[in-house]
Amino acid sequence: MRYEKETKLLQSAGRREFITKGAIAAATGVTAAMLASAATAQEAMKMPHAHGHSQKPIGSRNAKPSIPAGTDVREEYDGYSRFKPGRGNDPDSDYYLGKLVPGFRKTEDGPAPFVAPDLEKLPWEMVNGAKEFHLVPMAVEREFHPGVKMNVYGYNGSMPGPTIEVNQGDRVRIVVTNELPEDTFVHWHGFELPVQYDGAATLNQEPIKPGRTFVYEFDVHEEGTFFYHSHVAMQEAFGQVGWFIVHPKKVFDPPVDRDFGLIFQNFFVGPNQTVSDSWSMDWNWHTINGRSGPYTTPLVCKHGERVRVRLLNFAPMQHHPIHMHGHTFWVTGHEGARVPKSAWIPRNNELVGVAQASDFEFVANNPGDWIFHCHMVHHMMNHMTKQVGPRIRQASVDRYLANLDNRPSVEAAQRAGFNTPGYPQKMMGMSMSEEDMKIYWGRREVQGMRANYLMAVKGLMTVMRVLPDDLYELVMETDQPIEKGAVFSEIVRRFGDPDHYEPAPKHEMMSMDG
Ligand SMILES: [Cu+2]
Repeated sequence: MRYEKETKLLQSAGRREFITKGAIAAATGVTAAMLASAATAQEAMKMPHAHGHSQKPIGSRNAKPSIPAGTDVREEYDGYSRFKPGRGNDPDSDYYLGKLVPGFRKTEDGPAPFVAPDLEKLPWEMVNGAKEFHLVPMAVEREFHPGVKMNVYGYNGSMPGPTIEVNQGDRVRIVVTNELPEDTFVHWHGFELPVQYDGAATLNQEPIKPGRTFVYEFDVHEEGTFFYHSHVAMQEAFGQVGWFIVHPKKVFDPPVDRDFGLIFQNFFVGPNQTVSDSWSMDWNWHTINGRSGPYTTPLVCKHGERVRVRLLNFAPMQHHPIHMHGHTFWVTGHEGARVPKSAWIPRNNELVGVAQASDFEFVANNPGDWIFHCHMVHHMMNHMTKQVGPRIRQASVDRYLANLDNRPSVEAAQRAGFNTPGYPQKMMGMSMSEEDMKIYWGRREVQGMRANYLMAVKGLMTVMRVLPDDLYELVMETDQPIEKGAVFSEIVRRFGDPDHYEPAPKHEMMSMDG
């Protein structure tokens, strides 16, 4: 009876043939056998892999974290350890999830240097009592990926522009010379400054004409995470933004060991185009500090350090729910100012709205390579992936254009899998040349990561690498060649479950065709 009823129902849902098969199997008692074979497959997956064990351990086996002498750093704070994944303590404790666990760096040493991967700092000179910077708005070619050069606007040859970094109390003079073929204005976002220097288009200054110079000068009495940008909306959408970091007179407490900055942006660049379309309502290219994952440069820190990441969402239209794996972070500041400690929020995911900045802080208590990314699915990939589905044009564009009268046909269903509605959703056909691979792998920051890491980091994604001291030194402070996957499997060996770890194949990209 039941069998007949189910079959009837399933027949009416003709599109779902794959369910039919499973349901009939269930009704006829094949399930047990299927489950049994699935169990066998799982057993097989859990078998230790010979190649996993053949890899020689790297680094020094008995490496201990190097805690600078004279630093008052306890390993345990009310049951919270900076060297082990956090445990839920009393939420009223100062050390709840590492809330007030300080870095190794002493406050007397001043603020940790600000690092925005893949961006330069704007140099300055002391002139008549002010730090004088020279900023040049201009058209910029920016390599989102190796060889993928996009035409956008930026400053001083860079998009985003170079970072301006000063101390609270400094007087700054920013000499802006417009090399764009059109008017521009520069707005100093968040600063309380004399009104004629605010840069709001024509409300408080004349346009800076092409080839002309305008001088902004003001005292910086605030501290925190600021930025500058063009005050012409479409120029903003075209990329014109940069960091303006102001270190506080008194170092933020608890002090951090690392201070990273990431600017998230979105662009629309059509197929076979290099010119961004600032009018688009749709966005297909996503950059962090002007590069798309996996070309984004990982943030690398040492196990046990306290880390700050300042994150600016400078997307034209879209918000970013920012997620970091393996750690609980505290939101300790916004673009407005430092948030009082009592109001710090522990999070796994923080929504950062357009033109907002958030400061994330955490204790790097969990070694490994952890993805740090926007959680919107369309922001987790780029146009670089030839997405998907049966309607994709198979012929090359050149062939297509050469035969306008007889265009190569659209091939509808090349494989049986296309009978599944919506298949495939997994991205396919990401191609990288040998030369590209060399560029991706040529960076120190990625040494020893899993061989297939490039497949995992796309669009608005980067990696937070938490490395024990000896591996940090190996990766960041030597020129030694490090085998792909070596650092990762060493971390699994020390902190994970090495018997059940399967390294990625080193000489082929993970197959996406399944
Ligand atoms: Cu996003």
